[in-house]
Amino acid sequence: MSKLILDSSNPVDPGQVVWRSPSNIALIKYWGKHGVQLPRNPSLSLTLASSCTDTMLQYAPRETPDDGQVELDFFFHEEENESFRAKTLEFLNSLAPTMPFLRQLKLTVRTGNSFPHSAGIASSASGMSALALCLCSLEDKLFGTLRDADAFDQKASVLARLGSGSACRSIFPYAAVWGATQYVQGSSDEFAVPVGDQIHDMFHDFHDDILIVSREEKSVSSRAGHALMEGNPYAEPRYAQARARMGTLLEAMKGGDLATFGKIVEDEALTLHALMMCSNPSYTLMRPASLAIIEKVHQYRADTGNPVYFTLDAGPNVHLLYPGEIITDVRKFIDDHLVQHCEDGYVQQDWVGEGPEEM
Ligand code: 2P0
Repeated sequence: MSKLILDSSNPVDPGQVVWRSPSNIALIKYWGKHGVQLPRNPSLSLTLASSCTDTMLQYAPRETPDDGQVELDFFFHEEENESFRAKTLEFLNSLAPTMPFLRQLKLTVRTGNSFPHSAGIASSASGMSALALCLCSLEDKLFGTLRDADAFDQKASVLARLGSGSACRSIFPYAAVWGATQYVQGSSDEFAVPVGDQIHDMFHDFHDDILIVSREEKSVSSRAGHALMEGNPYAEPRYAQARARMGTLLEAMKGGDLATFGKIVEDEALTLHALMMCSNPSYTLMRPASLAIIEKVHQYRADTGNPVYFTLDAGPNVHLLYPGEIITDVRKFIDDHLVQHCEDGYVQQDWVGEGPEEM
């Protein structure tokens, strides 16, 4: 493998690469990590479509002497953003030992989300995956090392993981598994693999309407939440549960068994939040409105038999998962009974998508 160092006697022509990458919603949750962003258990997610980040990476020969840091300008929605710049710089600096060309260039990142900035939707998965894809496109443009599509995706997933664990799953269409598991051939703790072709077609036309209960920043970050798993008395049984569930959930998704799917998915969401509640120190991210929505979903299912299930991310917002064929009924249920629990009545409508696109 080449050393990924540019020939200093032959300056690169300035250029740019652009990617749009989506968020994803975990069905089996990643919660607990070790080493360099390695998961304690395998996770499985659906790739979303409308919650995306667009990222442009511009490059030109470096203007300042190499001071051991990547030379970076950063714009979020066209405005300079020092806190995002610092986070991105730390990430790029961490990659520079294996991608030394990053320090030979002047890089400018211009990025923005398709969803409202303050919607309370986590953007680390879409943001870090979009940046990772741009870095792979740049490497390939400069060195031709990632011509093979599978190699490209795998490296993009590794880089995304190093930026934010869950981001590594956003690289693939429909659904992805991150973490070594006996149930998915080729699975790894280092990168996610696609499983969209191993699940029933109904999951290719599946919706995730995100009920925004609160737009406030979380009181405990995911980074801190992962760290608290290290002292959690239920950590080991939890990891064993997730490992075993991977087999059951994949089987249910292959067969289109929505009842089993829903049971596991809802239990995963509540388990995630139960783990937070029994961390030391304990904390809660669900709000009263999150619980009110969950109870109404139970009641709606009992009344109608419609396969509508909830899941939660590491926050108070409730994701409603359901197949496309019942969209009219579900949207009416949301309008009539759930919107009242959402901050400013905001619902981010999303659905399962085909993964990132180069633009
Ligand atoms: C997941 N979450 O599987 C789990 C479930 C939230 C709930 O991964 O520290 O932002 O960047 O690796 O990926 C959120 O944590 O954490 C997360 P880092 P990340 O999607």
